[in-house]
Amino acid sequence: MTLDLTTAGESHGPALVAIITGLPAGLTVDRAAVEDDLRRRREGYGRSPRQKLEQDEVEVLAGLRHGDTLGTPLAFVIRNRDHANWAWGMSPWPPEGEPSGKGTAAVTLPRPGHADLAGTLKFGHADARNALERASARQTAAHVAAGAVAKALLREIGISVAGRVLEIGGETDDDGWRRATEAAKADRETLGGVVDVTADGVPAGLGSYAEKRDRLDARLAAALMGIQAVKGVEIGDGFDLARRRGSGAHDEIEADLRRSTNRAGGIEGGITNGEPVVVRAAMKPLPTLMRPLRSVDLESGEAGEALVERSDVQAVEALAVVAEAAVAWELARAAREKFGGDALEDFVGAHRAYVERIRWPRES
Ligand code: EPS
Repeated sequence: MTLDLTTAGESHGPALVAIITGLPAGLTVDRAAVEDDLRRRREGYGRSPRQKLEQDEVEVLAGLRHGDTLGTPLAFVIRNRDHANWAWGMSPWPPEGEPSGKGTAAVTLPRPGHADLAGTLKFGHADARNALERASARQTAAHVAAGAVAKALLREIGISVAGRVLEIGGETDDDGWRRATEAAKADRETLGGVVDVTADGVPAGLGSYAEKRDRLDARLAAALMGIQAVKGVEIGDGFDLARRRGSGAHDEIEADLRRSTNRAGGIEGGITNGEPVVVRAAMKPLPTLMRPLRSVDLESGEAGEALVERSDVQAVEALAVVAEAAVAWELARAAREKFGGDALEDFVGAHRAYVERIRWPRES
């Protein structure tokens, strides 16, 4: 038993689409909680005006009845309200009538840092829009909605997951973030940052050391690295551990099997050890600059300046929400693999029996 997610959808196409398989029956999905996470993803200073336009309403098409999962594939769409402005440019079928609205001219000046150039070369597109529309972080809205469902499942077994911002543009406090964002906007620049995600209530034993693909730290790293603009991931104290001696790098085991430190970020040997799971992700500055970088026109071969398109100054607060969803999703997958069950009761019961088995100290 595992949990899977497939998504589709272009940034300015008609909609984002998602199908989730592997949920047990009987899980209550709170519509307000899903929409709240989508709203959190849209908010934050430095976001583009696009985020005020989108309502990110989740329209469930299958797998849910009266708010409870049926144990069948759960399908939903999130319509792009901005598509109305791109109806000709992003029409799935050959457009009718004269070109109008946005996206009518081909994009031939790839942005350094975005998927424009590599995607265009790889797929043989004449218009980089055919690559950049799917590569866009707009897609993360579908992942955040799926993450909200994963969090509902995890809550049933006492696991909570929370992401937060640690740094924006090198600043470590709220005031600095606001000032750095405003200054970057005035300079027509962009910023990156660092977020962390903590999962509490995770029992020891999720993931495995058997193969690389089973290791939960490897899976979390892939889940975070798979988010647009993420260039670095750390588990626990990460790179800093490399600079310490062993005695200052590991977490000593107390009489109750708990640890007084959590340098490992709750994972040893690719398996959760009962401490909170703590991961960090670093985001590069966004590649769409209002002061464009040097590029080459792929049609004429002439030097030029990269595409300038409405974009965010920074989206680090959004990353905290997207990373939270990614970690929740991966933990929910690992929990489905370990505890299984067709009905939510089976899943919760298997978790309860397992936690009882590993309880410490053991009853004599
Ligand atoms: C968006 C992320 C960014 C925004 C996009 C919505 O996309 P990208 O990853 O391609 O830079 O630019 O919005 C627009 C393209 C726009 O028209 O404002 C997101 O996270 O929703």
